[in-house]
Amino acid sequence: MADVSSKSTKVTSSHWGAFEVDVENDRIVATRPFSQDPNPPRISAILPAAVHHHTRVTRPAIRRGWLHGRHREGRGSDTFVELGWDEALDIAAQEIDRVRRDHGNGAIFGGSYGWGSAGRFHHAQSQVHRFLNSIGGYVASFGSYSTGCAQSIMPHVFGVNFLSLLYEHQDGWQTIHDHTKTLVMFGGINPKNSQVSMGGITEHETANWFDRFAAKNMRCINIGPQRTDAPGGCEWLPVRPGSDTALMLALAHVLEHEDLTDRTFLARHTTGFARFRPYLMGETDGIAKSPEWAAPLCGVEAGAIRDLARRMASTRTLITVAWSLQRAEHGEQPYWMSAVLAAMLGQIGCPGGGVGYGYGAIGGVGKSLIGLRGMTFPQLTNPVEATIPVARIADMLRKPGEAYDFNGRRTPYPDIRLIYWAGGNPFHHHQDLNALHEAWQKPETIIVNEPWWTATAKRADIVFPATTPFEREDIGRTNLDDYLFHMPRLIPPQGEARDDYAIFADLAERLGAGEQFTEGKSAEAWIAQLYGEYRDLAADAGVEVPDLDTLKDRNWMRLPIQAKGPNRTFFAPFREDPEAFPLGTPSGRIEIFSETVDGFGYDDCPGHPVWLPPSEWLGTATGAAPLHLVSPQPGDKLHSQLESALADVEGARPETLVLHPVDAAARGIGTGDLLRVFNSRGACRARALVSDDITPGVVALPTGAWFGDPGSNIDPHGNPNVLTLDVGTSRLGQGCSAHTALVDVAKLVTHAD
Ligand SMILES: Nc1nc2c(c(=O)[nH]1)N[C@H]1C(S)=C(S)[C@@H](COP(=O)(O)OP(=O)(O)OC[C@H]3O[C@@H](n4cnc5c(=O)[nH]c(N)nc54)[C@H](O)[C@@H]3O)O[C@H]1N2
Ligand SMILES: Nc1nc2c(c(=O)[nH]1)N[C@H]1C(S)=C(S)[C@@H](COP(=O)(O)OP(=O)(O)OC[C@H]3O[C@@H](n4cnc5c(=O)[nH]c(N)nc54)[C@H](O)[C@@H]3O)O[C@H]1N2
Ligand SMILES: [Mo]
Repeated sequence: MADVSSKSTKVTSSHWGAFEVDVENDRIVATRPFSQDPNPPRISAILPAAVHHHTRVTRPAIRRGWLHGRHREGRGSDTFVELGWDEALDIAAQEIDRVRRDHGNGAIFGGSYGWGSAGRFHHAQSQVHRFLNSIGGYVASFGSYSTGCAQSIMPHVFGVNFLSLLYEHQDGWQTIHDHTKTLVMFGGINPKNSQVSMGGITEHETANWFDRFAAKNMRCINIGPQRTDAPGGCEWLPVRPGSDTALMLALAHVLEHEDLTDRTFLARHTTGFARFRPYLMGETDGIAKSPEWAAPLCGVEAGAIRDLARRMASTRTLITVAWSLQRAEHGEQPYWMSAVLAAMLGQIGCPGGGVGYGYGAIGGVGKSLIGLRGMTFPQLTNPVEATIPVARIADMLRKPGEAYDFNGRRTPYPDIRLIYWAGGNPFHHHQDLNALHEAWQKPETIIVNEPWWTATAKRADIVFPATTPFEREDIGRTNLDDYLFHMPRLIPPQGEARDDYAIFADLAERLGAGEQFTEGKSAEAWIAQLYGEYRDLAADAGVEVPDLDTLKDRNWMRLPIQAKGPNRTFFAPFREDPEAFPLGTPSGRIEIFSETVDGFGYDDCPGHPVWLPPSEWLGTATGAAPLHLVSPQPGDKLHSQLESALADVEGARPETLVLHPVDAAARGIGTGDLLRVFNSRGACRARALVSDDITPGVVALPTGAWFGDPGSNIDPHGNPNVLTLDVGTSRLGQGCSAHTALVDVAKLVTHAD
């Protein structure tokens, strides 16, 4: 018999990198590492099972209670009724129309935070934003869960947009390799996290750089609660989570006490040291921020702090700070203080010296590329002015009309009646999920586009099945990577899934905005147009990019955009001539004291960095909640994505919690034991991994296990966000405080636990 099966192999891109995909009879059957990637991530291996998983949303679905009577009760517990596309779209469009007529577009929340799709046209957030703008606007969100707090505080300190600092001005790996002698990594630099980068990352190079650093005998010191936050071969200085500011202050105290401060740099390039110094030396509050003061707070011996400070002052030192440090209550402080410490060392603007943020957070940080823009789907303009800091969503839902502070501004929370989410999973990403579940009951309607029945889809009223990137054509291109991909449609849409673009085009049509949304173009026509525009811009920058048909044939290409020579960061000219190249701060200098921040009058973020202990950390540990929970990114997936299939792997769920042998012994816990992790906010299961790679008193449970259904007093899969604290980092940053939480752990003994 003739073989009628169809087989093909193509390369595609994702947020965690490129990979080869084998397709057979319209099914993804296998993935393989991409040939150009020196350290391919293991994430893609689970993809075939996830894409075809039984948890895919296959048809439009409306929650029974909402369909029959618009009842809000039942989100998360109700069953769904499947409908045909036309009927479901009619119902959704009528409801959106009702809300905008009765309450205005300011009652629609479309922030829709999340990491859906690396492809640039079908990027779900851009799609939902454009759609909502085409029908009159929506309440947007500002910042990110990743770096929201830093995005608020750092412009006050360095006078530059934080994201542009990260991606355009920090030293690249080559410069660090060539110049840095001491790499001081607060929160480590973890190749596990740099597997991922928004929009894609092709050559995963972090681990190789560390091999080269080791070959040069660079001292790489990981300061944080977990040894595993940095590659093997790095030194580890264990610290208690949330205490980094105290440690940095003590390092600064040593510099000042031993006359190692670079006074020339402070005088020419900074402002406000005179206002900060009395606090540092204890003249204002009677407490010198000495190593002896910091030692019991951070759990590092005073002698080790002194040695480190001297080493930092006597060698070319780069301080790096993980984003995790600002994803915690008072996260502004370690960020600002790291800049002050670097300023006191006087190496800011020297190659391989100063301070940098997020080198291990995502793979794009540290790549030296010429600034060639990516490709974006235009979102139109939003007539609604109200926005919220992204992590304040539950507060917004709980407190409509109530005023809140944010970076010097005081505004009321909008009164939200309808939420539209596409491309994110708030019941993965938000803190204190049991409280979010309560707040989520308030809006009249929740609409979600999702490929999978996530905890968020299950808590929606209307769910539209969305395609995954593998079911549609797109372009993979980001300014953080030097590869360009044609992402072919590999398989047909699963079930009745449609592209977000098609869903929004149909809704816009029903709402009289079809033309505004689509401009009469098909998805294919948009991709051709956006690619053409990108190609023209590239040509202007002297980079030749093939036409779309050629790219389709080639599937991928490496772009010749690697920067030659050392980075000229904007700190370098500023260092040479601060008058000619001032920073964007009010003083034109690095602000050790900020009149602006001081003027806000916030006691949780005063005019210079200070030690403000978080409300939950080992310093406030109680018998009921004696352990500090950190909840890092998962190594085997991107957030909650691909969880559907990972959860099927024998023994994979509940998720693994790392704890120290001392804490394990005190509770009679051994590796492999099933655990109950709990505090006053909630409880989840976990599987124990006993290891001395973690600081005593600290436990680590990665994010991303799917949040369970309501009604259970314990989350079965191990989602740390049932335990985390939902407070803003401060009134200034209002970022999320995910790494701030005290918990206890016990062995699960009975089935009822
Ligand atoms: N405790 C704790 N919590 C945290 C963090 C932490 O460190 N600790 N980190 C935070 C951070 S930094 C982040 S960035 C967030 C991440 O949080 P999210 O970005 O919300 O997490 P994802 O799981 O990536 O959610 C993306 C969703 O989009 C869906 N999706 C994928 N492609 C498409 C598409 O084409 N169309 C549509 N409509 N949907 C699609 C996926 O199925 C998935 O449900 O989590 C935050 N939460
Ligand atoms: N594989 C994979 N990689 C990812 C992601 C993913 O989902 N999967 N998500 C990506 C995203 S969206 C982001 S924003 C980045 C986030 O990148 P990061 O913010 O760097 O990552 P985290 O994993 O939250 O935290 C890193 C480590 O910080 C340590 N830490 C926690 N609190 C403290 C503290 O108070 N002090 C110190 N010194 N250390 C502390 C923890 O031990 C933790 O393992 O990761 C990205 N990379
Ligand atoms: Mo993030």
